[in-house]
Amino acid sequence: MVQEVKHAVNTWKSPPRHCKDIMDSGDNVSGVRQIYPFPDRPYFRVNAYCEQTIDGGGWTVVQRRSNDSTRQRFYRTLNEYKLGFGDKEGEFWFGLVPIYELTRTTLHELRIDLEDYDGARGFAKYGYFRLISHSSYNLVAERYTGNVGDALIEHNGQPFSTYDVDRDRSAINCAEV
Ligand SMILES: [Ca+2]
Repeated sequence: MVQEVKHAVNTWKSPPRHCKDIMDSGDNVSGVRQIYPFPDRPYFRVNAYCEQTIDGGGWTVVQRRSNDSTRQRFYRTLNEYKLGFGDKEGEFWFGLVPIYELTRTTLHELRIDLEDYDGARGFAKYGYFRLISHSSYNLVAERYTGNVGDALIEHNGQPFSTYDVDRDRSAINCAEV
């Protein structure tokens, strides 16, 4: 036990910032893990779902919507979207604050996997993903590849909108609609 702890301490020189660090440390099983995504607060941890099988693994899941019996409500305020909500084993949104912190210091890809009610699957992958601005959380999703089309292209560079804080360039409150 002591040997194992020593080994873990020696091989984990710094706490894992994201699920790629978790995978690189030897844990390649998908599930909820503790990560430390805040560069300025290195010991502040959050629970994240690590997806370690799809497309080589190392994915920190930022949102899951599924057909679970327990559904989450996604019609929420900006504060809720900042902090994150839901169940990491089921439906959830990770949170704008941790996503911003994760993507502001290291390079990240974004992968979106979709499945329709008939079981047809597709994906969109962005070679460059980050949120800019810790107040408006503008999306950067560029270098698209995939087979479902680049549906984020019109949102690239745009601030994050919720029904209570409408910041997009559309004249209507899209998040409310
Ligand atoms: Ca609007």
